[in-house]
Amino acid sequence: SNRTFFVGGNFKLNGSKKLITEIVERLNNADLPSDVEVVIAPPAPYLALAVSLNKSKQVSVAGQNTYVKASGAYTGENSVEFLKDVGAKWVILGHSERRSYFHEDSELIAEKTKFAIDSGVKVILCVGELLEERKAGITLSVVEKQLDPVFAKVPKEKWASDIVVAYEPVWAIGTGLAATPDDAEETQLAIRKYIATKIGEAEAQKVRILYGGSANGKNATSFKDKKDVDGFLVGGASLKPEFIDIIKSRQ
Ligand code: G2H
Repeated sequence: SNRTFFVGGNFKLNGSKKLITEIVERLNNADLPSDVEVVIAPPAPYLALAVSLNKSKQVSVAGQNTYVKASGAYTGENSVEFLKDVGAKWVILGHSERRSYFHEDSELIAEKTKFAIDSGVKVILCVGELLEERKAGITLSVVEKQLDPVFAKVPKEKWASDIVVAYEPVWAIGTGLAATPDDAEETQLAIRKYIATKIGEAEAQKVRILYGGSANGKNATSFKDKKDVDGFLVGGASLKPEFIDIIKSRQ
């Protein structure tokens, strides 16, 4: 496809000055393919450190969450303006851990997505079904319902440039049991078709759709020929040297 291969690293609630420095220096020293886009998402207190250490032009930095206000009396929240101020370009929104542990619903996630994009920060938008939903055969309708409020708020012409969709089946997250490449492709093709019904086929063809859930240095290459898997959102393995193998998995 013409879509640039995209690898995101979601560090979640893991980090230290030492670990962030190690990870960014490993990226600096790796011979990264020029045709890959890498986005690392350290915890908020380490965003500025990651930006300042980064030397690779194909690497940028993301927050793991932002709020629907730029500033004010919202104790504990993160602002897209802070991301911009420290040089981060992206934010992860709608991760299943935010949806389940912090009770974020698709409406709020859509509001956050709109606010970030309107402020000039791009969004890695996570969607995905629970195990019982997959077993019940309702995967696609679950994902469609997660995306619908975003279609209602973000104009068609912004999707390809400002949103990367991460399909993360919840049963595959942190379990070591990644979806098979065939299962990921089947769902991601269906997601792209649904996106096309909302923003048109030509725009939908430009939207990157990532796979997330126990992606690692060993299984990444097995997704290589799946044409609707445009990259990965990586959790655990993004903290380790194998993150480089994932970034190089399309070579
Ligand atoms: C899914 C993924 C990154 P992991 O949450 O967002 O994490 O690769 O550890 O399953």
